[in-house]
Amino acid sequence: MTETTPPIATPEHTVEGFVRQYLRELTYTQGTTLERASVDDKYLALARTARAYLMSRWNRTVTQQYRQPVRGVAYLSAEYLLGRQLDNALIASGLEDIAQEALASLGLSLDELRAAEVEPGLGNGGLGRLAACFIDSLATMNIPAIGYGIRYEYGIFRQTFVDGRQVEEPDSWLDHGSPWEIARPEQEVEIAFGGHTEKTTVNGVERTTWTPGWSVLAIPYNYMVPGYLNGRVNTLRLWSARATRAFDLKIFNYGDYAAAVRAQTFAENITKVLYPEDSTPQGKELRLQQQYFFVAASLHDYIERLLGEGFDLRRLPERITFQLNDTHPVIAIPELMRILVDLKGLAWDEAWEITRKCFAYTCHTLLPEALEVWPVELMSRLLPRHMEIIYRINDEFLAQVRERYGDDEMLVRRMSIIAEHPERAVRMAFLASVGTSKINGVAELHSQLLREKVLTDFADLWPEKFTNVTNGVTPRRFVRLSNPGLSALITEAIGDGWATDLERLRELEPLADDAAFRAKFREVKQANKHRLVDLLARRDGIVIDPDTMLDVMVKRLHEYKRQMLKVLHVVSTYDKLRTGELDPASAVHRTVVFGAKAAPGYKMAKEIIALINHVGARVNADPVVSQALRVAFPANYNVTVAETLIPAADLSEQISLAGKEASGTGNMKFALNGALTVGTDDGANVEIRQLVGDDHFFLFGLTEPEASAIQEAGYRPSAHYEQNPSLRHALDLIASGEFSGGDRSVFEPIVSNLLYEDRFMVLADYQSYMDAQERVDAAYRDQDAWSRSAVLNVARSGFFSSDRSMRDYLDRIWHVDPMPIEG
Ligand code: B1N
Repeated sequence: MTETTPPIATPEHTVEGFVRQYLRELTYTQGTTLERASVDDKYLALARTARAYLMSRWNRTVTQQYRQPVRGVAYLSAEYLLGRQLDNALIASGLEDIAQEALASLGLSLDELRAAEVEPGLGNGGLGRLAACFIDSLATMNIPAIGYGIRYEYGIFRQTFVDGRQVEEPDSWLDHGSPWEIARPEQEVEIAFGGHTEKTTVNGVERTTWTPGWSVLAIPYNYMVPGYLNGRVNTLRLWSARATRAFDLKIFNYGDYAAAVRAQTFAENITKVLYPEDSTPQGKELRLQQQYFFVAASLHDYIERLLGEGFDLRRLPERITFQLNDTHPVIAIPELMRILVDLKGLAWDEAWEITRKCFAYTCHTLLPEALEVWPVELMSRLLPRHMEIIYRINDEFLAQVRERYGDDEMLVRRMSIIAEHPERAVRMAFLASVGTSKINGVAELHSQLLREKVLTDFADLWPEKFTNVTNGVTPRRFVRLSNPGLSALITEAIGDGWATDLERLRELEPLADDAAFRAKFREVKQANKHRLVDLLARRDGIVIDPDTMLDVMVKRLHEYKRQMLKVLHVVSTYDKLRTGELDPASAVHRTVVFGAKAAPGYKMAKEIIALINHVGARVNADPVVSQALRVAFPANYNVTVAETLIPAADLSEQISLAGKEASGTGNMKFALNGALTVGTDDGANVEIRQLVGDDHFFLFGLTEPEASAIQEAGYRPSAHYEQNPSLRHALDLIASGEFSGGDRSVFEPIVSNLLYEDRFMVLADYQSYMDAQERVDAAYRDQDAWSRSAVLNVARSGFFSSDRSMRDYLDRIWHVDPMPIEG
């Protein structure tokens, strides 16, 4: 592609330049004046101003990529939990100070305007946030990369509490429009579903044609993904569903206007809403439609662009790796086969070779209920041709298994992509294992368990396919942007450069022994606590005391994450304070902060939310207890809240049952911001503890082998209740109605579940957790030693940068070279 557009100058990188561009946006785009503008107008003009600074870099990135066709990576993810865009755009283009000054000169406050941005919550939790961190790192590391996903009209629901119970409200984040997206309706792609297939023989070659039953249009919306101060702006391309014109015209011509509108609504339903299940997908037809919709649009988009270059698809693996973010985009494997075999006429074997080489799969779970399966009945109805392709992939794969292991029918049944019970269904993780060239877990322990417990037979057959890439988080958003105080302190101590080379935080290590540095570090933490105090007061009307230990547990609500264990600690402490076993005056004063959304259909999780709120209300209302212990549970925890909460935390709660949390990424954010962790030997906690050292991490609980052994021998949770008086008191107190206005029935299901089932071994780990919390209290009393540990946590957590994760993906899976942007 040759450039014909004359270069348009980027607005000048000065306060005057910024003011000029800002007034231009306010006047010509918002169509208003400073005097008349609403806060929304002012924010939108500011967002567009930041965007203007990035725009020519974006164009330059795209142009250079067309000019130098090089190997790249396409990240396929059903979720991107981006968080607010404005601050990130300003930081990436070095405009923070300029913007602040420019706005001040106009009598505007940057703080007020940034608060007007609604965050795009297009993800559930860790998996979606990880995708957002990864594309940030790829842009910052100059990697030719594109993210593909879904532009949900409604993101993750807004959580409110009514009588302490979760109530969900729709997240209509697009109500005021989004200044960060650019629609490209002319690049629409038609996506087909349903119908039937036919076999024909052309010149002696058998071909299959698919006659779909219906189709929808996929409209791309582009988002900027700015690299940090490097002139590169990558693209995130999210697809939105529209009705085809043929569809509604046909009905319209029959004069049935209402039916035409219904048809349109039906089509647009596909990208209407994000499924709010984290780790436990529900197997709904619309979800499979979403998955195929975005994957088919993305593959088509990428491949058509290559064909436009005159590219030979036989060389596809030399150009691209499609990284599959969990099983959600795995339908891409049969889709690429369909493109190569049915549409481009390649032989099956050749197409299969290409396909396997083009894909890599990241698994994010170990929970059996989280492994996606699609009923054959549904797959055949919605995607009949893909179902046939999956059958053939499976036949050839099982032939290979028989060849290697002989006729071991048990093994063949175990490894089959098609499960037979309880109904015939496609096991998407197996399809991913067969149809890719690399499979990775997301932390060392997780990758090990993946090989040993979940994909064992596949790891035996193809050991070289398996690898690990430990997750990471972007230091731009989760340190630079969210913790300006700490960032300034770090830069003062070791100079800049750490935000793109996070291992340099090691240089802080000697400063842990420097009393003056520790004092400054404590000042920063204290200032961050005050920022949190202000936020919670303003946002939730919650009052917290910044002079207490901030003990934070924020993550999706799931039984395996064990918010219940934290509740039991709170209840036991309440009990001890009330009975005088603990003296409120001399106890370490804590504020326990929870943040958690439950999947709307997950009953037990919602009961636990109600319990937290009811226990919190009781604790906070007790005049004695509340001197030493308070509970805060702000509703609707999201990325924006995390950005203020995490930098203020003293203690990070990472207390899942060992072997259940694949990695965790919140754990990394807390350590990087100088919180100490109380945690089990699970997920990336293992690596955090190894790096920061046992003396600066509060380890407790069963190990994974211990937990497995107890389960195998027959776990009896009530034995712990019978033998442990403190645990018994806590559970009895909950059962007594103490936290439910005397009504014993309210929390009975929680208590009996713990006593008689306790799948995640809360009771087994109770005492060990209580002991760890005593060690926490003792450590916190020595503030100097505590800050020393906190500084060492920061200094030793550089490994958890998502830049390092990207380097690992590049070395182990993608083999893509950086391409810096010139000019
Ligand atoms: O992915 C994160 C990990 O850090 C967490 O440990 C892990 O729990 C999380 C279905 C999921 N695994 N599976 C999901 C999300 C949505 C959905 O519909 C499954 N999320 C994780 C990043 O690796």
